[in-house]
Amino acid sequence: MRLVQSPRIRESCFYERSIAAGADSAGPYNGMILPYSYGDPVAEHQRLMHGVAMWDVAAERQVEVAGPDAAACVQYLTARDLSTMKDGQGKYVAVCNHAGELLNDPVLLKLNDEQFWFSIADSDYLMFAQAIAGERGFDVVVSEPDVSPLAVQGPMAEDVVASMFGDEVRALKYFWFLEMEFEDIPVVVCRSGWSKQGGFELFLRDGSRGADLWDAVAEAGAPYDIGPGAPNGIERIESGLLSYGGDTTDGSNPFECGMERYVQVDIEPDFVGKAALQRIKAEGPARLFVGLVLAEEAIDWPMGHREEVLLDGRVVGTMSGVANSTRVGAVIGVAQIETPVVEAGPTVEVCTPAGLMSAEIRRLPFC
Ligand code: THG
Repeated sequence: MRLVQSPRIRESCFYERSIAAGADSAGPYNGMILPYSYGDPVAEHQRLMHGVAMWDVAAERQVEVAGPDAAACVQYLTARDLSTMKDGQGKYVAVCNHAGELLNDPVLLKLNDEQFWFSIADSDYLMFAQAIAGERGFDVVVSEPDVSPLAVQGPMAEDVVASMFGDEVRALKYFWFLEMEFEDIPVVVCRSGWSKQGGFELFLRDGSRGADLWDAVAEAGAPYDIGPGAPNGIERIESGLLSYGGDTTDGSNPFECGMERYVQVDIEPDFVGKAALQRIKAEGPARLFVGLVLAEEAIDWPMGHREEVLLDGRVVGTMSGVANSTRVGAVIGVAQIETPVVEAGPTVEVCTPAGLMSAEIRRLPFC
């Protein structure tokens, strides 16, 4: 059996280069192929912590909202107050359905009042945004632009990106961006990325230049020993970064996902899910996104499965990521657990492929 390439699963414009660089595992994400690893997850974690890594994250596809009503439409789609958002600024946002359930957790970039990009996690948000915009009569076009993010992450990322684009990128605050060119390659340079080690994402605006941009970053990064990587499963658990579709389950709302900071239910403008989110906030979330410390020396089963969390033999949640963390000095995980169990805490059990394990609930992030 082999996975057949077809138009149903799109290759990113960095795909050839990722393969050539040694990507040895990958998975589906937003109808594309997201490289997962280059064969040594622990070394990739070390590089991210101490050096610089480059990641193909073109599978974080863009949903562009453009036109005279773009700002109003984007606010109507988003559960976060966008009233102070400036041109050149990004924000991490929750977008929900009418029941207040999280549909995606994009990074939203405001290019100007009439052009926004939702940089989306793994769900079909384009169709939802199109339907809402059409039904509400907003004067916008909702479409997918030719934009592909390439992440440069780690403590040396700033030096690499500054050597390509100049020192002005050093002044960028978190999630702010500049529209720039490297030689003649058009790029939005944004201080962002799915790690807490610092870095940038280069949003390439011409898919025919994927190999050129990859090669330019590899060359600029060579003095810093840059290497390929992927969204890192160990670091993101240490940092408590949410994986939409990995950690969330059907019906998860932003208050259950550690996204309460990004939801303002009392803003003046209406938005999709507002009434439901007001109610959920008043009642309190049924589950919480928390950390677990497992009472084990190390685990050796593959990550990526969901394991049941138990209390007195009853299922009270799911653990959706686990890692041997040398930084924390423990086996750590992330889980969705019923709120009363979290409040009573701290000890639960996890039903793992290696048997039942005791675990303690911790607040996120670990680091
Ligand atoms: N890159 C791009 N788009 C994306 C992702 C990405 N869209 C989907 C998904 N990944 C979004 N997920 C996150 C989750 C957390 C953060 C960024 C993207 C993040 N969080 C910081 C934190 O938790 O400390 C800061 C958030 C804040 O306070 O505003 O950075 O990887 N292009």
